[in-house]
Amino acid sequence: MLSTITIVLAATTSLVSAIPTRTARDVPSVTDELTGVTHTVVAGRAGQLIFDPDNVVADIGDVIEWHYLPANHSVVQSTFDAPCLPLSDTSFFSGFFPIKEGQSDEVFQVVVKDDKPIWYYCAQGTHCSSGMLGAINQDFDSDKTLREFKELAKAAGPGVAPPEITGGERIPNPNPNSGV
Ligand SMILES: *[C@@H]1O[C@H](CO)[C@@H](O)[C@H](O)[C@H]1NC(C)=O
Ligand SMILES: [Cu+2]
Repeated sequence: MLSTITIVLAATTSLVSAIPTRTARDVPSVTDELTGVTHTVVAGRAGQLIFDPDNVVADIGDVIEWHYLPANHSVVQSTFDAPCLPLSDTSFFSGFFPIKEGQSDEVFQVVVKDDKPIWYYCAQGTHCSSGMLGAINQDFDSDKTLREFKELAKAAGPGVAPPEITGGERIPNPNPNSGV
């Protein structure tokens, strides 16, 4: 009887270890409460210097996930008033994504931590002053609109890239076959 139980236990143990565990990429490594909602933004749709969509409304705990098309784009968080300059040392920067065709193998994820507007741009060359900017949770009752943000950027110099990737997670594309 005892030996039968031992065998059953051993079989159960090996079965359990064969079940795949959740992979590390399932959630960004933040302690915030996540909603499970992901907003996909594509950088460089149709070879244009745009983010699509460039105006996202998200809840706290949602993930913004940027996908990159050719050629070599990035995202950097800025202030509204200085569109092509990094907000701070710790605000997000995705690094550059130099790719020739298709979409990048990696994406950049940022978790929305509060309900304040988030302004961002691409730091490549003059992409920022050319209109490659976006907003998350702009205040639609305010004068600080995405349109005005893009107007301000026209007068800005080349986009400034922070020294290192920060403020988000650069990870393998979770849905590589889904297209963008
Ligand atoms: C991508 O752009 C960055 C910033 O301009 C540059 O340093 C890097 O060399 C570029 N990569 C390629 C492969 O063009
Ligand atoms: Cu760009």
